[in-house]
Amino acid sequence: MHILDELQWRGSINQMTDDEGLRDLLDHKSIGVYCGIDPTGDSMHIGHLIPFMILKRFQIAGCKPVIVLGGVTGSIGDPSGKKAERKLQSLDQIEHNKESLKKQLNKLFGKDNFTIVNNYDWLAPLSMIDFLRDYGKLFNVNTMINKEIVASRLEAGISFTEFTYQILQSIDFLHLYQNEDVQLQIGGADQWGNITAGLDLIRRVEGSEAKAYGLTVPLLLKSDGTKFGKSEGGNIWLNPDLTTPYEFYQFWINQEDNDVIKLLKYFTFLDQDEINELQNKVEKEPWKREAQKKLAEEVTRFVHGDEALKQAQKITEALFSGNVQDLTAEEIETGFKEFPSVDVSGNKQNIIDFLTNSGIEKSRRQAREDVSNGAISINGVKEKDIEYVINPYDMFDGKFVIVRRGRKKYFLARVNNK
Ligand code: 545
Repeated sequence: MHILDELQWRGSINQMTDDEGLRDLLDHKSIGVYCGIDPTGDSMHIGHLIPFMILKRFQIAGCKPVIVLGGVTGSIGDPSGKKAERKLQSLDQIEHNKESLKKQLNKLFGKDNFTIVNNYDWLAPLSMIDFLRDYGKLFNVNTMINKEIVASRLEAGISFTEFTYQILQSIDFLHLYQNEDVQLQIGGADQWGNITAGLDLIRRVEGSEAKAYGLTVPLLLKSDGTKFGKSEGGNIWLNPDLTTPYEFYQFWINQEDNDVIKLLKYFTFLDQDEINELQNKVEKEPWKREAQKKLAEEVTRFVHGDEALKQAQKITEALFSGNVQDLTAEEIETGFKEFPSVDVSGNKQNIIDFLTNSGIEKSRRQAREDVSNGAISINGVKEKDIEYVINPYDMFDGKFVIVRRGRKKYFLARVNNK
């Protein structure tokens, strides 16, 4: 299937310039395809990932992805989609962010047929006089003001610095067109104004026949109309220190039937047949949640690798079955974040004392009832004996005791080492 048809089928095209021209170009050669990212933070979240997934698809189709890390643009601030002027970041912060983003991107794209460049290399040496004479002259203030990015900010006010942003991104596109064989820029829907500004510049400099194109990806919404990519705890980050691979996996596996097929198209490399089959399964046997499992598996492997995926699956499975015995202390720390935790002393204790002293059970009567009924498991083993003695140092490096009440309610008891 032609890559543009594939993107269409995946629902990944919001706007593009000259579909036919680009199609024809792609039929004849492998081009460079670019997307930029400003180091305004030190990790991407899954919202940022979307245009990079498209870039990855182009890489698989034989084109070369070029990513611009905005050493200069990041220090200015893109006004796109922002209601207010940005606070300038320190240059040290930008440097730190740049390095972490670089690591994340290298992991996604590998070494072959891929480059990351920094627009500091060509924008920083530009003198103000050159900037004004070579580029400023080619931009019409009326056109710039009418772009949605600027227009939406006119009332609240926009600084000259942010107003100039689109010129800088345009110079990047021209630079890559001239030096890296880049003929297509991709971005989220908010980037349309910047991308088309770049195309105008290329045509002004290289002539109206220049073969350069732009494509934006739609803003992703959930079936209930809310923005995709956040959980109750906030953004879903790619950095495993901010969102653990287990939490990441859980985010995907918990998607609704109404959204899961769309997400498989967006975030996985499964082909049309595989996704159609999963769609069938959502319709015929939704309780199996096979589409969600596959989605979680594919995306977690792509972002965090095989080992992290296995660990996330192991924790998920242990929590589901109740067989928590095989988890390591570290796995428990990650897997139990969402459950209530209580502090307990390291002393050996009778199970009823343990449950009431820790506050897991409200009363001794309730505790005795639950234990006798077989509703309580300690460290994965059902305990029906109300005389049972718990040794908190028994398992998990002496750090935790895991209590399960009924099928679903878990408590993490943290053992006090004092
Ligand atoms: C800079 C120089 C270029 C071309 C593009 C740029 C960046 C672009 C921009 N992009 C956004 C961004 O967010 C900060 C991420 C912090 C980790 O501002 N002007 O850098 C987002 N982008 C991905 C998508 C986006 C966009 O990285 O395009 O739409 C989010 O989905 O907002 O020469």
